[in-house]
Amino acid sequence: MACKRGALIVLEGVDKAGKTTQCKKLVQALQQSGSPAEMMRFPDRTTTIGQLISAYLEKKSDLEDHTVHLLFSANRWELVPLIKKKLEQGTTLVVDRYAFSGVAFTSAKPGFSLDWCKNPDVGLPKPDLVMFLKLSPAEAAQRGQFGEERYETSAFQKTVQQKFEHLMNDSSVNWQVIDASKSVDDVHEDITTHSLNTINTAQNLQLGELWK
Ligand code: Z5A
Repeated sequence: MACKRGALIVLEGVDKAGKTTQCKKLVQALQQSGSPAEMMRFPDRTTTIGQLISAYLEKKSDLEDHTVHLLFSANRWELVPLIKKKLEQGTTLVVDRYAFSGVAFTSAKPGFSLDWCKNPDVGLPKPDLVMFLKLSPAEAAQRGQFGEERYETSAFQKTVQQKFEHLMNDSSVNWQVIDASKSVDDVHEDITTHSLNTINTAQNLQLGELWK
Protein backbone atom coordinates (compact mmCIF):
# COMPACT_ATOMS: atom_id res chain seq x y z
CA MET A 1 0.00 0.00 0.00
CA ALA A 2 1.29 3.49 -0.86
CA CYS A 3 2.34 5.55 2.15
CA LYS A 4 -0.19 8.14 3.31
CA ARG A 5 0.93 11.69 2.65
CA GLY A 6 1.84 14.18 5.33
CA ALA A 7 -0.09 17.42 5.84
CA LEU A 8 1.10 20.90 4.90
CA ILE A 9 0.37 23.10 7.91
CA VAL A 10 1.19 26.82 7.92
CA LEU A 11 1.32 29.27 10.80
CA GLU A 12 0.85 32.93 9.95
CA GLY A 13 0.34 35.98 12.12
CA VAL A 14 1.60 39.39 13.06
CA ASP A 15 5.02 40.10 14.54
CA LYS A 16 5.59 38.39 17.90
CA ALA A 17 2.36 36.38 17.68
CA GLY A 18 4.35 33.30 18.68
CA LYS A 19 4.61 31.55 15.31
CA THR A 20 8.13 30.19 15.79
CA THR A 21 7.45 29.12 19.39
CA GLN A 22 4.33 27.24 18.31
CA CYS A 23 5.85 25.66 15.17
CA LYS A 24 8.63 24.17 17.29
CA LYS A 25 6.23 22.89 19.97
CA LEU A 26 3.91 21.36 17.38
CA VAL A 27 6.72 19.52 15.58
CA GLN A 28 8.04 18.21 18.89
CA ALA A 29 4.57 17.03 20.00
CA LEU A 30 3.88 15.31 16.68
CA GLN A 31 7.26 13.58 16.68
CA GLN A 32 6.77 12.42 20.28
CA SER A 33 3.40 10.94 19.35
CA GLY A 34 5.07 8.97 16.54
CA SER A 35 3.82 11.16 13.69
CA PRO A 36 6.70 12.17 11.36
CA ALA A 37 6.95 15.98 11.26
CA GLU A 38 9.49 18.63 10.33
CA MET A 39 9.60 22.40 10.51
CA MET A 40 10.29 24.78 7.64
CA ARG A 41 10.31 28.57 7.65
CA PHE A 42 10.05 31.32 5.07
CA PRO A 43 12.09 33.13 4.22
CA ASP A 44 14.58 30.26 4.25
CA ARG A 45 17.69 32.39 4.74
CA THR A 46 20.09 29.49 4.06
CA THR A 47 19.76 29.42 0.24
CA THR A 48 21.45 31.85 -2.18
CA ILE A 49 18.12 33.62 -2.75
CA GLY A 50 17.44 33.53 1.01
CA GLN A 51 20.74 35.28 1.67
CA LEU A 52 19.73 38.16 -0.63
CA ILE A 53 16.43 38.42 1.27
CA SER A 54 18.17 38.27 4.63
CA ALA A 55 20.54 41.12 3.73
CA TYR A 56 17.51 43.15 2.62
CA LEU A 57 15.60 42.47 5.86
CA GLU A 58 18.66 43.34 7.91
CA LYS A 59 18.91 46.62 5.94
CA LYS A 60 22.39 45.66 4.71
CA SER A 61 21.15 46.06 1.13
CA ASP A 62 18.34 47.80 -0.70
CA LEU A 63 16.18 46.03 -3.28
CA GLU A 64 13.43 47.43 -5.48
CA ASP A 65 10.01 46.46 -3.99
CA HIS A 66 8.76 44.31 -6.92
CA THR A 67 12.13 42.57 -7.06
CA VAL A 68 12.17 41.59 -3.41
CA HIS A 69 8.58 40.36 -3.64
CA LEU A 70 9.59 38.04 -6.49
CA LEU A 71 12.62 36.87 -4.52
CA PHE A 72 10.44 35.91 -1.53
CA SER A 73 8.25 33.92 -3.94
CA ALA A 74 11.27 32.32 -5.67
CA ASN A 75 12.53 31.29 -2.23
CA ARG A 76 9.31 29.28 -1.80
CA TRP A 77 9.38 27.82 -5.32
CA GLU A 78 12.97 26.62 -4.94
CA LEU A 79 11.84 24.49 -1.99
CA VAL A 80 8.75 23.02 -3.71
CA PRO A 81 10.50 19.79 -4.83
CA LEU A 82 11.61 19.18 -1.22
CA ILE A 83 8.15 20.04 0.16
CA LYS A 84 6.48 17.59 -2.22
CA LYS A 85 9.02 14.87 -1.51
CA LYS A 86 8.60 15.15 2.27
CA LEU A 87 4.80 15.17 2.06
CA GLU A 88 4.80 12.14 -0.25
CA GLN A 89 7.07 10.32 2.20
CA GLY A 90 4.41 10.85 4.89
CA THR A 91 6.12 13.68 6.77
CA THR A 92 3.92 16.51 7.97
CA LEU A 93 5.49 19.92 7.37
CA VAL A 94 4.88 22.72 9.85
CA VAL A 95 5.74 25.97 8.10
CA ASP A 96 6.52 29.30 9.79
CA ARG A 97 5.11 31.90 7.29
CA TYR A 98 4.26 31.18 3.63
CA ALA A 99 2.78 32.96 0.61
CA PHE A 100 0.20 34.77 2.78
CA SER A 101 2.98 36.73 4.48
CA GLY A 102 4.40 37.44 1.03
CA VAL A 103 1.13 39.00 -0.11
CA ALA A 104 0.30 40.76 3.17
CA PHE A 105 3.71 42.44 3.52
CA THR A 106 4.14 43.60 -0.09
CA SER A 107 0.54 44.73 -0.51
CA ALA A 108 0.98 46.85 2.63
CA LYS A 109 3.38 48.98 0.55
CA PRO A 110 1.89 51.78 -1.56
CA GLY A 111 0.95 50.89 -5.16
CA PHE A 112 0.68 47.10 -4.79
CA SER A 113 -2.62 45.28 -5.41
CA LEU A 114 -3.42 41.98 -3.71
CA ASP A 115 -3.87 40.36 -7.13
CA TRP A 116 -0.43 41.40 -8.38
CA CYS A 117 1.12 40.18 -5.15
CA LYS A 118 -0.64 36.78 -5.28
CA ASN A 119 0.32 35.97 -8.88
CA PRO A 120 3.89 34.65 -8.45
CA ASP A 121 2.70 32.22 -5.75
CA VAL A 122 -0.27 30.84 -7.72
CA GLY A 123 0.16 27.06 -8.00
CA LEU A 124 2.40 26.54 -4.94
CA PRO A 125 1.51 23.48 -2.85
CA LYS A 126 -1.70 24.47 -1.12
CA PRO A 127 -1.60 24.23 2.68
CA ASP A 128 -4.12 21.83 4.18
CA LEU A 129 -4.47 24.24 7.10
CA VAL A 130 -3.41 27.85 7.72
CA MET A 131 -3.59 28.97 11.33
CA PHE A 132 -3.56 32.73 11.85
CA LEU A 133 -2.23 33.61 15.28
CA LYS A 134 -4.24 36.68 16.21
CA LEU A 135 -2.76 39.17 18.66
CA SER A 136 -3.61 42.84 19.17
CA PRO A 137 -0.85 45.43 18.68
CA ALA A 138 -1.06 46.27 22.41
CA GLU A 139 -0.53 42.63 23.41
CA ALA A 140 2.31 42.26 20.89
CA ALA A 141 3.99 45.34 22.39
CA GLN A 142 4.00 43.65 25.82
CA ARG A 143 6.17 40.87 24.34
CA GLY A 144 9.03 43.30 23.75
CA GLN A 145 10.20 46.07 21.50
CA PHE A 146 10.21 45.81 17.74
CA GLY A 147 13.53 44.59 16.39
CA GLU A 148 15.86 46.40 14.03
CA GLU A 149 14.77 44.63 10.83
CA ARG A 150 12.85 46.19 7.98
CA TYR A 151 9.03 46.20 8.41
CA GLU A 152 9.28 46.19 12.22
CA THR A 153 7.25 49.34 12.92
CA SER A 154 3.78 49.47 14.44
CA ALA A 155 2.23 51.50 11.57
CA PHE A 156 3.41 49.05 8.92
CA GLN A 157 2.39 46.01 11.00
CA LYS A 158 -1.12 47.48 11.38
CA THR A 159 -1.50 47.66 7.59
CA VAL A 160 -0.11 44.12 7.28
CA GLN A 161 -2.76 42.90 9.74
CA GLN A 162 -5.52 44.47 7.58
CA LYS A 163 -4.13 42.72 4.50
CA PHE A 164 -4.13 39.38 6.34
CA GLU A 165 -7.77 39.98 7.31
CA HIS A 166 -8.57 40.51 3.63
CA LEU A 167 -6.81 37.28 2.67
CA MET A 168 -8.74 35.37 5.33
CA ASN A 169 -12.02 36.13 3.50
CA ASP A 170 -10.91 33.63 0.85
CA SER A 171 -12.85 30.44 1.57
CA SER A 172 -10.74 28.39 -0.86
CA VAL A 173 -8.09 28.33 1.88
CA ASN A 174 -8.65 26.42 5.15
CA TRP A 175 -8.05 29.29 7.61
CA GLN A 176 -8.35 28.88 11.38
CA VAL A 177 -7.97 31.92 13.59
CA ILE A 178 -6.16 31.14 16.83
CA ASP A 179 -6.32 33.39 19.90
CA ALA A 180 -2.58 33.98 20.37
CA SER A 181 -3.06 36.05 23.56
CA LYS A 182 -3.48 32.86 25.63
CA SER A 183 -0.59 31.12 27.39
CA VAL A 184 1.97 29.24 25.27
CA ASP A 185 0.52 25.91 26.46
CA ASP A 186 -3.10 26.88 25.77
CA VAL A 187 -2.26 28.13 22.27
CA HIS A 188 -0.33 24.89 21.70
CA GLU A 189 -3.39 22.86 22.70
CA ASP A 190 -5.61 24.70 20.20
CA ILE A 191 -3.04 24.34 17.44
CA THR A 192 -2.49 20.65 18.12
CA THR A 193 -6.23 19.90 17.97
CA HIS A 194 -6.61 21.58 14.57
CA SER A 195 -3.42 19.95 13.29
CA LEU A 196 -4.35 16.40 14.29
CA ASN A 197 -7.74 16.75 12.55
CA THR A 198 -5.99 18.06 9.45
CA ILE A 199 -3.36 15.31 9.40
CA ASN A 200 -6.16 12.72 9.51
CA THR A 201 -8.12 14.21 6.65
CA ALA A 202 -5.19 15.26 4.46
CA GLN A 203 -3.83 11.72 4.18
CA ASN A 204 -6.77 10.76 1.97
CA LEU A 205 -6.74 13.93 -0.16
CA GLN A 206 -4.58 15.03 -3.07
CA LEU A 207 -2.29 17.96 -2.41
CA GLY A 208 -3.92 21.07 -3.91
CA GLU A 209 -2.51 24.07 -5.77
CA LEU A 210 -2.71 27.46 -4.05
CA TRP A 211 -5.07 30.12 -5.51
CA LYS A 212 -5.84 27.98 -8.61
N1 Z5A B 1 8.19 38.44 4.84
C1 Z5A B 1 7.86 39.08 3.65
O1 Z5A B 1 7.92 40.29 3.55
N2 Z5A B 1 7.50 38.33 2.57
C2 Z5A B 1 7.42 36.97 2.63
O2 Z5A B 1 7.10 36.31 1.62
C3 Z5A B 1 7.75 36.32 3.88
C4 Z5A B 1 8.12 37.09 4.96
C5 Z5A B 1 7.69 34.82 3.99
C6 Z5A B 1 10.66 37.58 8.29
O3 Z5A B 1 10.78 37.63 9.63
C7 Z5A B 1 10.15 38.90 7.77
O4 Z5A B 1 9.94 38.73 6.37
C8 Z5A B 1 8.82 39.25 8.35
C9 Z5A B 1 7.82 39.09 7.21
C10 Z5A B 1 8.65 39.23 6.00
N3 Z5A B 1 8.87 40.64 8.75
N4 Z5A B 1 8.37 41.14 9.77
N5 Z5A B 1 8.02 41.77 10.61
P1 Z5A B 1 11.16 36.35 10.46
O5 Z5A B 1 10.38 35.17 9.98
O6 Z5A B 1 12.61 36.20 10.45
O7 Z5A B 1 10.72 36.74 11.90
P2 Z5A B 1 9.26 36.98 12.32
O8 Z5A B 1 8.32 36.05 11.59
O9 Z5A B 1 8.98 38.43 12.15
O10 Z5A B 1 9.25 36.57 13.81
P3 Z5A B 1 8.29 37.27 14.80
O11 Z5A B 1 7.00 37.57 14.10
O12 Z5A B 1 8.97 38.41 15.42
O13 Z5A B 1 8.03 36.30 15.92
P4 Z5A B 1 7.02 35.07 16.04
O14 Z5A B 1 7.67 33.91 15.38
O15 Z5A B 1 5.62 35.34 15.72
O16 Z5A B 1 7.05 34.91 17.62
P5 Z5A B 1 8.08 34.07 18.56
O17 Z5A B 1 9.48 34.33 18.14
O18 Z5A B 1 7.63 32.70 18.71
O19 Z5A B 1 7.77 34.82 19.93
C11 Z5A B 1 8.04 36.20 20.12
C12 Z5A B 1 8.21 36.50 21.63
O20 Z5A B 1 6.97 36.31 22.31
C13 Z5A B 1 9.22 35.57 22.34
O21 Z5A B 1 9.85 36.29 23.34
C14 Z5A B 1 8.32 34.49 22.95
O22 Z5A B 1 8.89 33.88 24.06
C15 Z5A B 1 7.08 35.29 23.30
N6 Z5A B 1 5.83 34.51 23.26
C16 Z5A B 1 5.47 33.61 22.31
N7 Z5A B 1 4.24 33.11 22.59
C17 Z5A B 1 3.82 33.72 23.73
C18 Z5A B 1 2.63 33.61 24.52
N8 Z5A B 1 1.60 32.81 24.17
N9 Z5A B 1 2.52 34.38 25.60
C19 Z5A B 1 3.53 35.23 25.96
N10 Z5A B 1 4.70 35.36 25.27
C20 Z5A B 1 4.83 34.61 24.16
